[in-house]
Amino acid sequence: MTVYQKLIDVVQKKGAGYLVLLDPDECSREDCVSLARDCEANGVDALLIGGSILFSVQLDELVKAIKEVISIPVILFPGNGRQLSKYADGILFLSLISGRNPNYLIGEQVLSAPIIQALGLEPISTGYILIESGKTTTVEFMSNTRPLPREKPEIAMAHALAAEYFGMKLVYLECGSGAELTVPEEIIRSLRKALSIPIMVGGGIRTPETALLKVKAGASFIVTGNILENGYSPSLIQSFAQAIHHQGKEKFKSI
Ligand code: 1GP
Repeated sequence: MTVYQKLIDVVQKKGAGYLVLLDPDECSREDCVSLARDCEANGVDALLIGGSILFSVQLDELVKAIKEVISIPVILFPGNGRQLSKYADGILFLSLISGRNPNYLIGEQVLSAPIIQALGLEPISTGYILIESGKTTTVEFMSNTRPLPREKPEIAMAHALAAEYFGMKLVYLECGSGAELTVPEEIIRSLRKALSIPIMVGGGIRTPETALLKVKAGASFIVTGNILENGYSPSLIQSFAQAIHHQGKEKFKSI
């Protein structure tokens, strides 16, 4: 089964999926491996690995070490076309469609596509959309693009629909790691109405309650990063997973 199919299965069974982002620049290899273990044990459906810059050079070793201890999918979430590892199960093949910087629309992708093929990584074609989140985020600065206005859901919807018409498999609505504000529910609702592909939402989500609001608005996947980076309790991971999986549970109860 492909990684994408595994993600779709999660949505079908649980209503929505919980993904945790590990940024190798933000935690040591030991900490990342033990977080990965705790994630799997407490209901996380897949891991994303990547960062805006990636100063650490041992991505391969890190992904390999994580793969040795968990069986949920490990998916690369690259800040640029050089963040690749043959040990991952797949890669979000991103195009930053909210921006107008050709390098992040197609340039990095052209450079990395042949390498992704040679490494045998499954690419998951993803329309990556930045939404304004209160202040300049790293991804906004590094990509040299402007995020979409948060008060205009129709603009985000038109971008997402274009992604679906291009044949992309997923739309990722992103406020940026550590964002002050999260993706507004109005935007998620407007995309949910117009699209048939799944919507991933991340950036600034710090509580299970916020995650639940995004799922109720129509998010298929929630991503958290920062909140688990500097000390966490496994019960927090579990609370996120329970909130995000609530629809699956309700379905299960009614059978
Ligand atoms: C960033 O959406 C992810 O790409 C996660 O954001 O670190 O703010 O949870 P946070």
